[in-house]
Amino acid sequence: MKIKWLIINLITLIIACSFTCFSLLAKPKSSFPDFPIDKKATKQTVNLYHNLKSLQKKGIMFGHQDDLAYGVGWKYVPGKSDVKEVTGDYPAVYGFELGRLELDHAVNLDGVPFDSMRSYIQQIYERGGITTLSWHLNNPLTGKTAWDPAEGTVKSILPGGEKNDLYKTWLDKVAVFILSLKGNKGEPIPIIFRPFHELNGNWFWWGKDHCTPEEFKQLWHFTISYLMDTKNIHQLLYAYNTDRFLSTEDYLLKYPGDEWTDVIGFDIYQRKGGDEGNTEFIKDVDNMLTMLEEIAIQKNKIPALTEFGYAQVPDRTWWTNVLYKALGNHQISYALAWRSAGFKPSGEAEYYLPFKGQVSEKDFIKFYQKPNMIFQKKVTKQQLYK
Ligand code: BMA
Repeated sequence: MKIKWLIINLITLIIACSFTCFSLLAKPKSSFPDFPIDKKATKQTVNLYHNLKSLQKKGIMFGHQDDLAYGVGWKYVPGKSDVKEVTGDYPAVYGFELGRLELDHAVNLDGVPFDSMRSYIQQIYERGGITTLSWHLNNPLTGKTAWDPAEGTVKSILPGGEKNDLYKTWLDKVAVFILSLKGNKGEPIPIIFRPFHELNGNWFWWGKDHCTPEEFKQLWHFTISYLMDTKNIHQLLYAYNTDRFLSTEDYLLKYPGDEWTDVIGFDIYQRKGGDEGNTEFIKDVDNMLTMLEEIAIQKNKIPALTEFGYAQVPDRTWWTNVLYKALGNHQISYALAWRSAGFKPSGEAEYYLPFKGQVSEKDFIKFYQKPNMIFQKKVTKQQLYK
């Protein structure tokens, strides 16, 4: 009797374990609809969303922050781009930055005039490229920069907080700018908006230890619904993006929910040089992309490497030997290199892409020629907005 009972229990246990293992291995696909989170998204935005999803299977779009505004040794030369100087082609994705728009400044925190930015975004759209906007907004509680992590800032701008009204006026200004982004026929230009980036780092006031997961989610929900519902903006895809992360749980700690983001990404920089640094970077990017893709499949989101870079790219073959290997066979939408600010008054240079004569120039051309790397010429043919 006892043995029979034991056998029954054992069989039940085996069945239960197999079921659990199977469901874990099966990684159920999300039931989240194939549609932007904004149910009123404009036709072009919906088309972009679908095209991003299908293009992801064919290759990775290459992006660059502030590409048309300046590069190493030049500023505001119409049509110029370091990427174009080196490869003969523009990037497919362009990042621009909204910081200081909230203060009514005419130029952003890196000196780019908002009027020029608008015209770059129009040019990019007309030739079939994509714009993504970040926002290093000032600290609304202290009036200092985004890098002032004063305690209680996030809480202060949530509904009921002392700075909520001020924050709404900042969002109003962002809304005016976004609504002014129109194509030749007056149609709203779709944009990937990625506010509150690197949220798991400690350097911004919305970062890791400066708000609870609940507060961060509330901030996200409030911001997105204010833009979408109060300001009637329907040309945005939203991107949630962390810095480096350790696990799926770590990545999702402050994730605002499937109904609140279209794109998911992370930012990563190579800080250590030499073979050891290269190997580490390849391994880290590969691991994180594997986790990101898994989350993207489970949640039906668009995965992207929202920022990357190796300061001054001192390694001649970094593009094909390190970055290309790190990207491997991953199916992500785009990878965006950070800005090539050039030489600062201090004499220090900040750049993440080669320019004419830079040591990694030739290797970047090889990287550009890889069949699965997508720059402007290829992306134009995709007609992402149709
Ligand atoms: C940082 C640096 C800064 C810049 C900021 C916002 O990573 O590039 O020089 O002001 O981004 O673009």
